[in-house]
Amino acid sequence: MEPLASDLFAAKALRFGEFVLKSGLVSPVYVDLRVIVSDPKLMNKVADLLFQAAEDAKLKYGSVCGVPYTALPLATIVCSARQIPMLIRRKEAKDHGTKRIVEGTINPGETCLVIEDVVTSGSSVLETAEVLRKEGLKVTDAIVLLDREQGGKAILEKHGIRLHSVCTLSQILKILEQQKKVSPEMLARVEKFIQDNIIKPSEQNATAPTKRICKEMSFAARAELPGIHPLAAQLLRLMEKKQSNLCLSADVTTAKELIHLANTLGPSICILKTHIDILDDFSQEVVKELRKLADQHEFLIFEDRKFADIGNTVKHQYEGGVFRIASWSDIVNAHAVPGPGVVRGLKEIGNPLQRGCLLIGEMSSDGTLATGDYTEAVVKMAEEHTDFVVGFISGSRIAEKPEFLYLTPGVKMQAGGDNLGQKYLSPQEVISKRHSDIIIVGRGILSAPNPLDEAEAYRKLAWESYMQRIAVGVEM
Ligand code: 5BU
Repeated sequence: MEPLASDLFAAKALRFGEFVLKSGLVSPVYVDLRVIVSDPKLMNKVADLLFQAAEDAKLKYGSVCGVPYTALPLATIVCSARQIPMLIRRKEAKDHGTKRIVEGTINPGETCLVIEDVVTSGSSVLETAEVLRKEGLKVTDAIVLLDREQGGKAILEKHGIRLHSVCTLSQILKILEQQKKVSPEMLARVEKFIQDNIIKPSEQNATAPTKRICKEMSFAARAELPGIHPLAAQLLRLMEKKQSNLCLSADVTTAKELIHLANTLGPSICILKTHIDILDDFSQEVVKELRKLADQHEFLIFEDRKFADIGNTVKHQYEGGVFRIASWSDIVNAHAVPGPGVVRGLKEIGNPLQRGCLLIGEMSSDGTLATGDYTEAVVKMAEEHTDFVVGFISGSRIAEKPEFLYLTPGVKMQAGGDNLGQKYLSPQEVISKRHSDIIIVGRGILSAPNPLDEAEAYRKLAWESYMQRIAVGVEM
């Protein structure tokens, strides 16, 4: 098992530090076996070990099915090398009603062996098993490479599935500690984390995802993360200081209104978002004044320019023209649709000025195309440019990294939308349930009889939702 532990560590399939999982749970270890697909030797080794585990357990089966997605190529290797028929379970069948949910030849009554890369609560294995069982197959055993020992084995047993693991997280950890790749302190932290997060079969509800309450990092703690972008740290600190996770979308058309808003609402907000090109009377004087107010009331300026061109063009759009955005806006945003060149172009201008960029991962508008695989690709692009990208415009927390910020537009106390496709969610929904960090509010505040009172009401609601998230934790 020693070589496997070193191989997984070298491939960065196991990482140690502080990771906020999508659920909000703060974990000292991050297991991501997806990375091994780029290491063919390791893939073959892992597939062999999985097959060997089935042999050792003397299992008899007619076909093999990998839990999508990481275990899919592993099942392919096992089946190809050992001449075993394979079945593929589709994950996205719901979106394509007419497609089959299991591909391959199904022989009802036959036993299908489920293969998985890592098991925590066992819910993914169970989901796949239930799908196979509905097709008339028997599922009695599952083979997993790494058991995180957080209750998955017991839960699966309750559902009639024996879990056979090649190794457990604590075995791997002990080896890594002996190899001096992990400190004794980290070993103790991870062991405690495993103990504290064991899911009991009674807490597990059939195939539904496990729901538990988990700890969440505060804005102040995130500001101190070692790899954080200085602008993100500055923003998180001022949010904590002002107790505000409210961004005002100052969608007004005159300089006077803009300056008035910045001056009166400045103390209540952490960011003032502009669409500078909708001003009828733009001048450099306006942004000079805006900058002064931003420094005085301690908020950041975010020009919602949504750059979406090739790197060379966005460079000019960001730096020059009438608006000279880079000279006064702390944050800008960009669509990822042109590819990474858009970020590289903006970065050339923004980095020397210590600016930051948000990538648009999701939009609030009805029928948006920024969903699913596109959103995932945006997250990947952000992760490759953390020296400039500080977070996302998204409807929820779309990535794992606590260093990123998540800003959500389309927020109003009254649900609904406008007649041009805008869709609204409440501040509580966005912050407490979707684990976003900052609400972006425009008309919800601007159309109120007293925008200052309304901004305060939004600030308090969003902040209380965040405080509740911290105090109670988040459901995973
Ligand atoms: P509203 O008045 O709260 O609906 O204004 C929302 C603002 O956020 C407005 O300036 C939009 O341009 C901006 N926005 C959005 O509404 N949805 C999105 O997905 C993105 C930006 Br990206």
